Amino acid sequence: MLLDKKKKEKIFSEVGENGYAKLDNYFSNEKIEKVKKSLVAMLNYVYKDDKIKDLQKKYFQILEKNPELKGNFYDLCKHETEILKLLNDDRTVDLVRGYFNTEVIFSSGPGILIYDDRNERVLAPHQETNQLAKDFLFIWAPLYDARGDQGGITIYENSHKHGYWQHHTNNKLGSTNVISEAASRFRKKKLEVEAGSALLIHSAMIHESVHTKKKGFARFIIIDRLCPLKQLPYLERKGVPKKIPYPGHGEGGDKVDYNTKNIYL
Ligand SMILES: O=C(O)CCC(=O)C(=O)O
Ligand SMILES: [Fe+2]
Repeated sequence: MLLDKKKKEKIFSEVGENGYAKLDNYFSNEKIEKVKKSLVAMLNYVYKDDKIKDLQKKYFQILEKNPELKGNFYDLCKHETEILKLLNDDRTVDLVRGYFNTEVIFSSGPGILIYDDRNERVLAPHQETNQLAKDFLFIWAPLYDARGDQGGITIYENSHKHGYWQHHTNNKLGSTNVISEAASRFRKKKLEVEAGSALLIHSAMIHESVHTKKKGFARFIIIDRLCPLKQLPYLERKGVPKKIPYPGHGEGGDKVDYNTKNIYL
């Protein structure tokens, strides 16, 4: 069942005001368990050992036995239907429709994030870019409690009210991060979310990863960027890339400015 009008209005005003809304007890334990089961089955395909059925144990086994295929596993997660069912939940699509007042919503970047205690993939502060539309909401939903030493996600308070900043790739992962003048203007806040709850965050919100401090633990997050049929260069002009290039670098160089109409190359 879709959320009622009052609940939706509260979520819309939170997203507008704070840049995010927390959806408490959003996915049942049963649904979360189904996702974990699929992940275990996929990892068991990478390295067969039927004795291990726990996702945490299975994941660390793969790290030991066949880490080279971990990237391919990540890649296939965006096609796994139990994950997609949660990410494209009717209630969420309805929320994004309502927020942008648009009928059509695209699943622009579904997938999984895994942050284990080696903390090799933690992302520097960035805004959510390089998707089908300029402004959108992304859903961030942990499969295990993301709080305390199991992490969470850090946002930069109120940063969603100031448009899009130039991004660089000058960090060791080569991921995109906002220029330092941007992040330093705002106060950081760590958001903690329990398994089964989710965050809906505005794409312009500057955010970064939290380290996993707990030894022998990996934080699993499912994520999707839900884009409205609005400011979609690909359906407005021929010969432009499907996803809007990163602001300030990359394919479009400095010409790509998300804050003007000049996002078309
Ligand atoms: O969960 C996180 O640490 C943030 C992930 C993120 O920002 C992203 O994948 O774009
Ligand atoms: Fe992000």
